[in-house]
Amino acid sequence: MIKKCMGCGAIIQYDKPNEPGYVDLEMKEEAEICKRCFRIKSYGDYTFIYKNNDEYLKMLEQINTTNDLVLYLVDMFNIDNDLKDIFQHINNPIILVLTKRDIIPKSVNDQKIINWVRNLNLNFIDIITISSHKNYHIDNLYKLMKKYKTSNNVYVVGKTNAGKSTFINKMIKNYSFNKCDITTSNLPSTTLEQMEIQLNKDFILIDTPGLLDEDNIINVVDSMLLKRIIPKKEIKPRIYPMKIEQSLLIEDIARIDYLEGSNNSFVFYIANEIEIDKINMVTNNKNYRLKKHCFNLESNEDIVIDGLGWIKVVKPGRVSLYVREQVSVFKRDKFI
Ligand SMILES: Nc1nc2c(ncn2[C@@H]2O[C@H](COP(=O)(O)OP(=O)(O)OP(=O)(O)O)[C@@H](O)[C@H]2O)c(=O)[nH]1
Ligand SMILES: [Mg+2]
Repeated sequence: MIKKCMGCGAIIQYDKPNEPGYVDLEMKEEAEICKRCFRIKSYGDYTFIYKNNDEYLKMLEQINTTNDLVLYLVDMFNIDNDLKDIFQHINNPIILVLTKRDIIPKSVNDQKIINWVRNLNLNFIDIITISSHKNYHIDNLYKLMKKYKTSNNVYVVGKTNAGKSTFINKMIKNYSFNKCDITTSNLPSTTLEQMEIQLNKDFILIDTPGLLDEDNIINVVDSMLLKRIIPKKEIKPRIYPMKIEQSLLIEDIARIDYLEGSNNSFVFYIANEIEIDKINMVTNNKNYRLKKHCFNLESNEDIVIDGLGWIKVVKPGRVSLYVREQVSVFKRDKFI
């Protein structure tokens, strides 16, 4: 009989130590999780397994053959400019679940965040903010699931690291006698295969592997920096008054030059642990080896650096941003 790892969903196997689902043969009887999940859970020691994004698209094709409710989880600290793409793949009813509310300043009103998404005019049947870590709005989401369910099956989809498995673990804790504990980590592709979790008599939650966000900065930094880039606590916005020919250095990760415009303010929403220094643009050439992007900004626009966070520029102006080649950057109307 095929046995699946209860942590990541991979099929258990005993002969390929470097492939998903491996368990030492002597552990055959008692092991409920694979060696990789055991190491992540016990030591935070993570082995990267590359998941082809074609598999993610195939999975969406299969979900599209059902009319089951989908929860589309998006890390609100990492909203990319491709939110609408999910509708190209599935016609199911979709609730947009913005995760990790605890990272965004408490002073920001939830309705403001929801309105920002509503203004994009996408076809989500509902939108909610949650924090699985703080058990915030989990009950409200459960009520929405009851309201919109079309069968007992509810799919939980989204990019890697959106917080899908953490959310399901929280649901299990709140609504189930089931004791299973899915593996979670701050590195991509923790969940490897779909997993059906019988929550209670009303719901089967289906955890899924996420879409790898290839141009996210977390894919190109070392493990020490990675730990600091991913915010663990509420972000404290940092405000810098700016004049032209001033620059801001974000360690050796990025640089922003203020080229044209009146006296301005740049507000940083990035992890509190990451250092920012103001320098003279003309005399300091640090980080110029990074890839250059130019932006002409209207008032109150954000420059988003995928995975690092964003910078709100309050007044119109022209800036250059330097960041690692593989990382996507774009501008948007201010998020908060
Ligand atoms: N601050 C904060 N972090 C969270 C929250 N939910 C999840 N995380 C963190 O986000 C990271 C990714 O969580 P996972 O649940 O493994 O994400 P996933 O969507 O299942 O990722 P894949 O399995 O790779 O597709 C982990 O480090 C979690 O601790 C939350 O509510 N707040
Ligand atoms: Mg997962």
